[in-house]
Amino acid sequence: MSAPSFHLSGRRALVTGSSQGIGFALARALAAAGAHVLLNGRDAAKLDRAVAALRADGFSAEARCFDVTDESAVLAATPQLGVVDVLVNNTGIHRRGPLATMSLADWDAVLKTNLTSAFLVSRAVAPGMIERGAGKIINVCSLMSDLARPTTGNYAAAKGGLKMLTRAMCAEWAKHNVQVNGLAPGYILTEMTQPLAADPKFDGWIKSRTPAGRWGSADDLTGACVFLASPAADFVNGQILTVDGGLSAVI
Ligand code: GCO
Repeated sequence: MSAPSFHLSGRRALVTGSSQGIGFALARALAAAGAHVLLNGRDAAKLDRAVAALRADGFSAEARCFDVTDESAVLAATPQLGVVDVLVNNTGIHRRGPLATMSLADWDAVLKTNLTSAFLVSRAVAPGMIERGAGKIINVCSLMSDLARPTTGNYAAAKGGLKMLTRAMCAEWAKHNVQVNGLAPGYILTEMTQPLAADPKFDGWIKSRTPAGRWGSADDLTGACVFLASPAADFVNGQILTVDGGLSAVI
């Protein structure tokens, strides 16, 4: 009976939207576990700075600059990806607003970035995983894959869809030894949630609504990501691992 392995040495991991924030923290954790990481984003300068920061810490990293929401850009970038053993579909945006007055542009932008991008990039890398008979896909879902609040209808719909896309990928690709799981952050302090944390009322609500009594940090997500990317999770498939300080477990 061998001990479970959380090591990723020899693996190549692509993390979308990883020049900053949660994506960068996840990429850094995968690199620290031994993976060669491909950082992705649309801003080449930001990506280069992020790669340099990982390399400065002795990690193995490269930049892959392309727009994951653009089908032709994904198709054009695919040959340059090389082998992708681990894919983290992290790219995401928020465009908060009431549904009754939400523009189609705000609806489309969130669905395209948070959901369709995961389809496009997974469709690009899955054939290689299937051919090699191994692969890991981690879709960064959300607490809002299951719970909503006013002004987040587009985001919740996208993240709810991403939860079901995770299960659909499992249904089709598990037989090829591809594990597809979701990582669902709760309220994590990032650029995207900064406006909420700056509001004393909302900040107080999160701290009282969350059993842990605090906002999460991107670092709180890294262990779950490394686990799902590692051999230790080879029999975990179609699951959503929620990291939210207990918020979704209580009323
Ligand atoms: C909000 C928050 C949430 C969180 C999400 C993280 O507007 O309520 O931004 O959408 O960001 O739950 O997964």
